Amino acid sequence: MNFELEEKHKLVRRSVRSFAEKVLAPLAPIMDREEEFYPEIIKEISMMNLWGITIPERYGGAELDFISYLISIEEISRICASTGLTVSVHNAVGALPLYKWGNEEQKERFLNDLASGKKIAGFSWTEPNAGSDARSIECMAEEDGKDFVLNGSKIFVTNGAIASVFLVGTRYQTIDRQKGFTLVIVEKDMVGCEIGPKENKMGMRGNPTTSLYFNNVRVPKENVLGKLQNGFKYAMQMLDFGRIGIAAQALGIAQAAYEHSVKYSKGRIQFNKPISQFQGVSFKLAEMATKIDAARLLVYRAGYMSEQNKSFSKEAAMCKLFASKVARQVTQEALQIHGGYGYMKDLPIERYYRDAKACEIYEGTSEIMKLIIANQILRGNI
Ligand code: COS
Repeated sequence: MNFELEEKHKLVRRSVRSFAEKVLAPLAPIMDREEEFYPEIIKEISMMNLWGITIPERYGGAELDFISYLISIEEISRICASTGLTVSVHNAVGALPLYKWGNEEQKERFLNDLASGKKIAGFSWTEPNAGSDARSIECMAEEDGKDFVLNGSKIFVTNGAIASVFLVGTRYQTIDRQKGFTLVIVEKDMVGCEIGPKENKMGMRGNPTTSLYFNNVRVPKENVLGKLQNGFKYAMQMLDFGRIGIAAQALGIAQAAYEHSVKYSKGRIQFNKPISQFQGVSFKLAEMATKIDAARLLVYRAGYMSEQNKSFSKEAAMCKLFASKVARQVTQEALQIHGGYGYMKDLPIERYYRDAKACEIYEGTSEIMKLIIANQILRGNI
């Protein structure tokens, strides 16, 4: 067993860290304040070749492994969690499923554009009445000649305002909870497809989340992703990959809050000494460091397993459950260490705190993560 990152992973960390510190750091507070995604980020991320991190080079991707993807998300999120989310969703539940289950024609049609950042991807399953209960989606895909006709609406679509390719969860002909789930590729300029206004969110404000409405949208049958009526399993597998990315994002946020806390507590003098010399503070730092380390091990373990062609649903759920909780706790403690300064918008601490909370909610709440872990254990995967 080797706990050291390989040289190639260290290189990814160094280069993404330096990119994030130079390019994203000045934009992160502005995007948060103005609740605006900065389009130039798309080009900058393209220059780093991070839109198709695990996609093979023949489709324009970087052809790196999943651990490299996780390190990239962690490093981007350490500086700008909103951008980490944009890149994570585009890669793990956009480009990757197209590569895994798309046919050659679909790969040729979409992957180059996605891997180059010419087009941004979104995944759209959640609906007003279908959140944790993923089987209760109602968006209909009815067959009509060479097309499916889509009707329904989706909410909380990450990347909604910037994506032009959406993987959409639909019901093929029926709303029977046991069958019919089908993933279709919808392009934003298809007639009848409307993108709703941006949501006003507590955190992750630099990622534009919207609704998506389908009013008799004719989607050609060749846009079905993978097998018809196999969409539920695809969605669950996509979320397994996606959740490790969210955990990496939580890790990046926690790391940032922790680093700020160490620095601040060494420089802040109260009662004639740095506050780091009070156990009330230094013990907090010790807890933070330990939790972050444990979360990182879980994240990399899940990433490693995903590459071994083994089932990794339990490990993905565990790392998301744990890392998102750690991010919430660490950012909360960081705010406490920074006192009044932490509560002010001049420092990034309160942004980390708001951003961290989202990780316990999207791509499956912490309660759903526990359900998945418990189901696996009780089925014998102890
Ligand atoms: N990989 C592959 N297949 C999976 C799977 C996975 N990770 N998870 C479940 N499946 C399969 C099961 O094997 C089962 O197959 P069979 O019907 O052939 O037996 C099928 O999918 C149904 O599984 P299950 O009965 O566990 O599904 P449930 O309806 O009980 O739902 C949960 C399970 C709660 C885990 C699911 O609804 C879920 O993940 N909810 C959260 C949704 C979410 O994360 N939403 C936010 C973002 S989406 S934009």
